[in-house]
Amino acid sequence: MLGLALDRPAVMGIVNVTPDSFSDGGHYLDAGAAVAHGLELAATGADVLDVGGESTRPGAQAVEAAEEIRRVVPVVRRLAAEGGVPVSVDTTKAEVAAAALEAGATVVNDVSAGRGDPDMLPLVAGAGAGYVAMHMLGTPATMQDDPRYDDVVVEVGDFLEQRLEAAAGAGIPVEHLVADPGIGFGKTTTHNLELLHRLPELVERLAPVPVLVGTSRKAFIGRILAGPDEPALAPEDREEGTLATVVWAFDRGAAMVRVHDVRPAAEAARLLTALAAASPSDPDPEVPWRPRVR
Ligand code: PMM
Repeated sequence: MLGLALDRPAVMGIVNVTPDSFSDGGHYLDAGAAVAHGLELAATGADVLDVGGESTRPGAQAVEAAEEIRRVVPVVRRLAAEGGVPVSVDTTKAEVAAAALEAGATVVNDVSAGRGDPDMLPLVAGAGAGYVAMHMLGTPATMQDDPRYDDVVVEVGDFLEQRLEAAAGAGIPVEHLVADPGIGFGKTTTHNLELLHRLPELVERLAPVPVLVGTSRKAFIGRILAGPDEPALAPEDREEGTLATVVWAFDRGAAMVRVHDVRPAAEAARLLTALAAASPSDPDPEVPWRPRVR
């Protein structure tokens, strides 16, 4: 992906400029606070900063493009200038993506995988930007209403293959693409666990396109940690659980994770890199990290 070699596990730090995101909504609605937060994430090891102005939490309502632009563009502009790492914009709207790319973002993170706006894929292709295509069943307003799959891993893989083909067909070079199974987007706890458990299948199927995994503070972690009879742990109490999923995902071939708390994930990535390099059976010690597919 643009500006990122992805030859070692990478960490995308989340900068939400929204009043209503599920775990940090309202914390960084002010541009100055969002920029300070993004700079801190870069300083603690983020390889890319993902700026979003529209909440995608279950049941969230859509935001007008003009409002989304008002939220994200000043933050993107400053982080692109001062952060020292690539900036992505988390949006489904081509108009917002265009404004963010103009302000210095180099990657578009699109949770609709190009289905939200017919102008998105051509825009990204024309701008020469990186593109993250994510799987979601339905829309944020409806996605958690009884999601069903025959085989979630196969169906998410089918969808991502189709959307990556559409992106390539629109002219986005394959080396600019990243695929994301969309943990929590139209999935039950069981679906999320199965996607993580069988991640190597997806990684193998989608190669050479790298896979990004976003588990950070998601509800399934709070539900598992609370147990069956208790209400889910609050988002701020899901960090240790998140770290377990980060290590799991990296070890099973994820090239990148998307997290709120960057430092633990970045440190885990460094330890995993050192552990992989120490393997006496590593066929190529020159390559510090290679996602392993079992
Ligand atoms: N999750 C959220 C938002 N954007 N983008 C990608 N590519 N993958 C994700 O898993 C993802 C995303 C929801 O989390 P947030 O509201 O805390 O950002």
